Amino acid sequence: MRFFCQFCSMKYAIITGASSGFGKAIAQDLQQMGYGLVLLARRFERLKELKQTLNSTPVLIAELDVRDDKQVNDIIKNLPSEVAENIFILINNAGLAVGRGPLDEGLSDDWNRMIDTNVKGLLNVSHAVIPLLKKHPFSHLINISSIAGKEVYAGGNVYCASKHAVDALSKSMRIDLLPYQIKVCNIAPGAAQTEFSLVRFKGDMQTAQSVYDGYQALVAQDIAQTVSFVVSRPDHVSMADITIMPTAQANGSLFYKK
Ligand code: NDP
Ligand code: 8X3
Repeated sequence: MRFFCQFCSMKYAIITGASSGFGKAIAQDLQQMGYGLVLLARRFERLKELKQTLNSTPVLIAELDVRDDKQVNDIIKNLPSEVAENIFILINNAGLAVGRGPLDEGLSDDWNRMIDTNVKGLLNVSHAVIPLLKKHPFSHLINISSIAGKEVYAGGNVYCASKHAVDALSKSMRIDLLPYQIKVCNIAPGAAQTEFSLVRFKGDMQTAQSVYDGYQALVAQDIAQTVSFVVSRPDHVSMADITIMPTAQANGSLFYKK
């Protein structure tokens, strides 16, 4: 007699920063495509709520601060073997901006949060997960960078530097992972209305909302659809670098506002 195991050959995606914005929307879309999910973020309650809405494939959730290298390694090492053996996608999405203004008026605590999360956190997670991706030619490592990783804008200094680092790491990873045929994609969104500005302006709702006044910003689903497109290309096609902006945005700082 032969048994059929529904989840034995399931492909899994690991998504950091899945509690909100892009990460949450990407989780929803990847599950629609049939992927099992490993969802990571600091706000565990949010992950629990999201998991309750995701019913069609297995979903693992874990509280994780990507800045904590030991925590990252513990979580990845303790994945059930059927999951660890079947990781086909890593989405390095966790990130944030904190503050916006001239460098000499900035706070070193804000700089540390951005650099430790956006750069070192992405390194911590990539270092732990790449050995799992290497088992699967044509698997995907997707870094969520930003238009701020392509150019700089007034007051963006350290956030822009951190996302330029992500852009550089995407290019470097593409070289490192070439022999394993792992596809590395750098996605660089422009302005998208999520909790991003609320975090950047430390809970100041009015300033956060003003970022999106007078034009239609991107929404999280736009980035999720981009990810779905990237991971559904044929084996021989690698979407290396995608800049996606609102139609009302021309570059890092020029907007057409009504
Ligand atoms: P949100 O603030 O809505 O989501 C950010 C996510 O990152 C949250 O799930 C948050 O989870 C997680 N996160 C932040 N710090 C950590 C940490 N130390 N450890 C683990 N998870 C963390 O913003 P977006 O969805 O917009 O942002 C997602 C990514 O997209 C970021 O890298 C951002 O820089 C980038 N981006 C955003 C743009 C925008 O305009 N919105 C445009 C271009 C790029 P939790 O707090 O629960 O840990
Ligand atoms: C987020 C978009 O323009 O605020 O990365 O840098 S922007």
